[in-house]
Amino acid sequence: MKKSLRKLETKCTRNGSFLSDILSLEINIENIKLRNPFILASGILDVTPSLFFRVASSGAGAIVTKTVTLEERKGFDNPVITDAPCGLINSMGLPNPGIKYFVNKYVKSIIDKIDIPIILSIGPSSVKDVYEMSNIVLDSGLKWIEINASCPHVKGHGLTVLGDESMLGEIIRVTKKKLSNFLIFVKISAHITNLAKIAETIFSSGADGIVAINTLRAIAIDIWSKKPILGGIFGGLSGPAIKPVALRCVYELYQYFPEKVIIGVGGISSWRDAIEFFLAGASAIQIGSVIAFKDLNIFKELNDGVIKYLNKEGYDSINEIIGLAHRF
Ligand code: RRO
Repeated sequence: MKKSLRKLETKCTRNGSFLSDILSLEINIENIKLRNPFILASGILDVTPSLFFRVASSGAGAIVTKTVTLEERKGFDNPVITDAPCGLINSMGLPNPGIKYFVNKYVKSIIDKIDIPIILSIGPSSVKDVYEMSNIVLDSGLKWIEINASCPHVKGHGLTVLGDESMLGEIIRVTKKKLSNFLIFVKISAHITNLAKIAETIFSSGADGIVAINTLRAIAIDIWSKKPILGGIFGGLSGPAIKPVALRCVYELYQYFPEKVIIGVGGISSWRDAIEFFLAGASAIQIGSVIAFKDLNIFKELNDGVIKYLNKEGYDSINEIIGLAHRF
């Protein structure tokens, strides 16, 4: 668990001693190898196969798909996105073609051609949903599922599931039983006061890891029409505005479960932010809203920045800094 592989280049210094520079941030999350710990978050440029290839060639370590539901959903009326100070508020409303179409039409056609793992995000609203979804995923070639238990503005999904601990536990148990060779991660929200208890339910039900956090429930109002701006009224706040909250959740999760895999997400916009998440206890991180501002170049920027930092600070691998902010 949490073991990273690293490639070293040994070079001779002027005084004849040897220095080793890390050249790669390759990691293993349980049994799955990632060329680096920077994962495209769900909901960003992850709807069609051509976008998957674009993201892969930009240097991402893995891709999380848009969340899919058992049945097709249209999503909310426009506008579905608006600016916020230091971020964005989206109210997409979980639009997707349904898991069967998505897996058969998109995932199966690329899964063997793309050189990074594809993580399927699913948004069940019941145990029955997840049972049927698991059947569809079984022979898809996928190996990693992210259960979305945290969308803040679609009734019956996301936060509704997180708020019902016994259903959440059963959803995880059924998924893990049906997809026993898959990694099962659960994406949670900061909209809970009992983080440790919910994390305990998630891990004791068989999940391999937690992704923290989804967007924060938010609203924007137009002062001239005097109405909420977004078609769905409420939306999810993302971007730098939520980074300290996401970082706090990762830090607390690591305090309670230092041996478990935690993936951080929320407002990460630079390699410095990434380092903060690793120090807080994240084994990997997901990248979302910043892509709207910096494009896909962010993956190279993160990779180069983190490698330079580790070399400058004298570390041999990213594993050596995970959770370091807890040593005092
Ligand atoms: O589709 C959405 O509106 C959405 C989802 Br499923 C989610 O998990 N988080 C979010 O901010 N938006």
